[in-house]
Amino acid sequence: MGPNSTITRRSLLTTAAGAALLPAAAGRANAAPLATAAPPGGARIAAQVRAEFLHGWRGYTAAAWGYDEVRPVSGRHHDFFAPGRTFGLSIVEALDTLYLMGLDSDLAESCDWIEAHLDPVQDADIEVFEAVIRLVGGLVAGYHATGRAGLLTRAREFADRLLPAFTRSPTGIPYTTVNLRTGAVRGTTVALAQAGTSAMEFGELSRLTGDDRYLDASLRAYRAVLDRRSSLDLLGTSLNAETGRWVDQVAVAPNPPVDSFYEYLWGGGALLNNRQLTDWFKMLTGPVLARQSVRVGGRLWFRSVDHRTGHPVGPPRQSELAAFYAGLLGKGGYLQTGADYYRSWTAALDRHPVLPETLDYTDLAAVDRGNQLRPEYPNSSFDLWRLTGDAYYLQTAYRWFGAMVRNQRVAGGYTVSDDVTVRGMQPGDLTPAYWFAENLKYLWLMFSGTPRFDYRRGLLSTEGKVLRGLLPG
Ligand code: DMJ
Repeated sequence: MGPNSTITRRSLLTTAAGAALLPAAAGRANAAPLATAAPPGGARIAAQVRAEFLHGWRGYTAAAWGYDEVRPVSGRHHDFFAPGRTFGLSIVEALDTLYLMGLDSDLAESCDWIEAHLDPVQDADIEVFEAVIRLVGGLVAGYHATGRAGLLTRAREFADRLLPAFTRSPTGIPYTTVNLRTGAVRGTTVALAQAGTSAMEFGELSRLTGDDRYLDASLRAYRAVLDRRSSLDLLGTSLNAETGRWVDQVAVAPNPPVDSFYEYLWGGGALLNNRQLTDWFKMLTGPVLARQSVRVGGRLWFRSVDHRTGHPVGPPRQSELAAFYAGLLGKGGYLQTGADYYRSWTAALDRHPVLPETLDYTDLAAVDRGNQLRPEYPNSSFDLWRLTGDAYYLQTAYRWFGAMVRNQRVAGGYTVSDDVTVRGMQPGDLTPAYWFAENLKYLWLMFSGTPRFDYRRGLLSTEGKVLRGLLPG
């Protein structure tokens, strides 16, 4: 298919339903969405998006069903969490996307597989952060989509087996890995994203089960980190879970590995109506904007600084994962700044066929030349479109989609690329499981106007799971 040939630029340009209302949204924390319906002409694009999702999904189901991830070029599979162990990760990640796209028989088969085969007691050391956002979040979202009690039971079983990482820590900052069978914990150097990306999944699980242990463990970890902020209200990158000491002194927000820590202060605050998390988000975001933002050639980027002094450190680098921050800033009440940051990333997209994994933000050159099929740019397109109704975000998201289709589509689905700066982009051989959770879900929600999503109240996790706002239909 040729996305650029079928889109009519005019149809999008004339859909700026909320553009005139932009100033009303600016500056409002937890601003209500303005875009709540599909744009004119959206149905045709939504059909393309759904077809491309299905192309990737069929690639996975044909070559790697029941395994974590597909290698779409070789037709092999990849174990994401531990060698020789499978969690059917792509199945779990896809659940609410299948629901939103109306792929109901695929959804039913996926739930059947989970109930029959997904084993939460495997003898495997599991990365806690990944298991929370992908497995617990995926199962909770799948439960919301289907009402199948078996999914909630599995989510709880996983969460129970992840809890020792939190409860055995003297500081409350979770160890990075836990053995699902034995409960043995490992990994004392903990990045902020690993310490604080659980409030949404654990909070929702506590609400659904009436068991406060999950949310309590999550909030204890946040408190432990917040207690260690500098006098400038900045945070370093990693802490020692046992001593609580900073392992480094560098504030790298919004880059990984701290990115979703900030995302969950806002997201946890919004989902759980937790004032403390929202206040922390505001308290920490002000200093990030004041001390880390830089303008280069009129574009907004974020530099790393020493969290104790605010002095810049390190080279001018920005990870593609940081592109999510544009949307987060918008949702958090910094709409103009978020819009500016989004335009910076759009300028990077002008320079490359698809975004490289790491940029030198002074000249937009690729530093890490790979592309991991990441969803952060369209995640921000979706967030900012919902907030503003501005057709610019539809256009740029669709351009991003077209670039992915042109450059990363293979017969067996979609693949990461090894070098975006060379002709042909050196295809890799992996469809990351998050591709089924995030990339095309954002596009689908923007263009389909599906009645299965509550555009006013819906809330998505860092992994694109709809934890609030799935509607029957
Ligand atoms: C996803 O697993 C999540 O969005 C996570 O928070 C960081 N980004 C990856 C995909 O790039």
